[in-house]
Amino acid sequence: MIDFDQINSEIAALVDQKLAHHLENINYPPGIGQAMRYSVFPGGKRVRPVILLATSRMFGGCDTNALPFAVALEMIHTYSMIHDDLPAMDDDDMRRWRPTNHIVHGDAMAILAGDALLNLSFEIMADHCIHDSSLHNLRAMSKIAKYAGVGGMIGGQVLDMRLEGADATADELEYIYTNKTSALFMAAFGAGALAAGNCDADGALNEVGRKLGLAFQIKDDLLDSSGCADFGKNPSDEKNQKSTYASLYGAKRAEEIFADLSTSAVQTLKTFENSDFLVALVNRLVNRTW
Ligand code: GRG
Repeated sequence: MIDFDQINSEIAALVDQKLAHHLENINYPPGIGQAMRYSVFPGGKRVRPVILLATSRMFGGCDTNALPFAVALEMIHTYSMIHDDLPAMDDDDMRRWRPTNHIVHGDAMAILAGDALLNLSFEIMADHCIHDSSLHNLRAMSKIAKYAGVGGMIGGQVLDMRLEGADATADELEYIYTNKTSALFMAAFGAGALAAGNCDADGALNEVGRKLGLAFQIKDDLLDSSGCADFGKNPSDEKNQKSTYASLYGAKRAEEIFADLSTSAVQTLKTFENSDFLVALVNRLVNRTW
């Protein structure tokens, strides 16, 4: 029997320490360090870096080798939130129970803070690869680059923006969710396995990440539209006239799709030895009420 909370906080603390190490000395030019740290600390659930490190551990990898990728992934996730909240995108003024980055630091500094986090994430991964020079680590970095890019999260965001105010088809909506949300989960599982030297699990872990991301996003929509969950931001799908699984299929069918995806992600994960922690994490995520 594992102690989920203990392991989760232990991994999140490792990630936080390393994030602080990379960010605490950015003090010049004035303002940029504050804007970067504002969105990274105290941060959110740290789900993606925790998945990455836990996946590496599942395959016998060492934390020291996986940590640079975990930290980089959290920086990429954070930059995407900062940019997503900007007036030119979702125009949100609350995130994680406090004002969004551009409300506090201004639009220009928020854009630069996002850019700086993205660049720093690649500097950290590249430096680690230079230091270690293993092909597995380069593959892990390449996976993160791919899933964060036009063929992943950015691509999903582009279609999401283009279809604002229009009715998305089922295929378009699946594309948006798979890329906007699932891509960073796929990167977390995939890069964790690669950093541990495992290339064989890629296909199965991709499916776990894809299904978890879709389920996670459908849950997000259902919470957003219910209006009764307090998850630290203002409901925005309706304001931005976005199609969601609930608007496309109706809440009942969306719940069913969500349940199928969650069950299937867990079943696949369970086929791996030592997957107890990750199985518990996926169960917590899909059953969250915030
Ligand atoms: C700007 C390139 C670019 C991409 C933006 C991340 C994103 C794409 C948009 C944010 C809005 C959104 C609904 C994203 C889907 C993923 C999602 C539900 C993010 C929230 O992730 P959590 O719950 O956040 O892990 P915390 O705050 O815990 O880190």
